[in-house]
Amino acid sequence: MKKYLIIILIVMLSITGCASNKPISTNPETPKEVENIEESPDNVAEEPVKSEEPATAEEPATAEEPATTEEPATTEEPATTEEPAITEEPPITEEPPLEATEELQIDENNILKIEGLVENELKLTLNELKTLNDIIFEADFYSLNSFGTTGYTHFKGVKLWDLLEKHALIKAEASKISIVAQDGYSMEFTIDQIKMEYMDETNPDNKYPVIIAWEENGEEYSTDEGAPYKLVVGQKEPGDVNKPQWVSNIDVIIIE
Ligand SMILES: Nc1nc2c(c(=O)[nH]1)N[C@H]1C(S)=C(S)[C@@H](COP(=O)(O)O)O[C@H]1N2
Ligand SMILES: [Mo]
Repeated sequence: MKKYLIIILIVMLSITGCASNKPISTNPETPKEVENIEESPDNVAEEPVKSEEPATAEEPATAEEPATTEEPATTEEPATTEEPAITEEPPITEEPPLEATEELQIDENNILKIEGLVENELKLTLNELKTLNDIIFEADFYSLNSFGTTGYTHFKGVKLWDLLEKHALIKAEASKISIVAQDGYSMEFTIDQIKMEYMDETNPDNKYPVIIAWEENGEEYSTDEGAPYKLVVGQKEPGDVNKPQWVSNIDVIIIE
């Protein structure tokens, strides 16, 4: 009987021993929790990728770039590293509108504006300007820069005074003409300074009107580089530093 009792006791102990092991068997649950943590970022990682799919439907090439850059980063802080990737998406979807505005800007670049004290405020395209045959002028203009650099440049364009007088119908009370470039650079002239004829210290007998040029050394300006118009002014007298007056990428001519 004692043997049976001992056997029963051993059996009982082994059973309770197993029962006491059960709490230990909860250890697998903690790894499970770790797995859940690992899984949830994976799920998070998948979501942005899915959200990118509609945007990348138009441009498959961009879909590969964010995916490859995100994957190595997801080891420790997947959530934070992916958030910037999500913010990168809007630029992709914004690309078409940006292209649209660029096209609008190129059209704007073709327009020469004359505003202020004139009867006819003008918005001329380059093609319209080219039709004004009676006021077109072309010649080699001599330039002297502030550091003594000199040179000749062949320009073709329209005489500015004739454009103001015949086409914009400048008002009698006007006294100041500002040539304003797209980069903010500007030059101011009196009426007389635009009306008068200029010279060239190397060809003192030559006379040059102030012109708005669209062509330089036989090539038209590209609208990719801004408005295709440059103010060109000769020398008032020998030694006159005239190059800084050559305002490029003219945005508007303001008459005051
Ligand atoms: N729009 C614009 N035009 C400009 C300038 C400028 O900064 N912006 N600089 C002027 C000056 S100071 C000089 S000397 C000449 C230089 O012309 P270049 O760049 O063809 O040498 O452009 C003139 N026209
Ligand atoms: Mo200059």
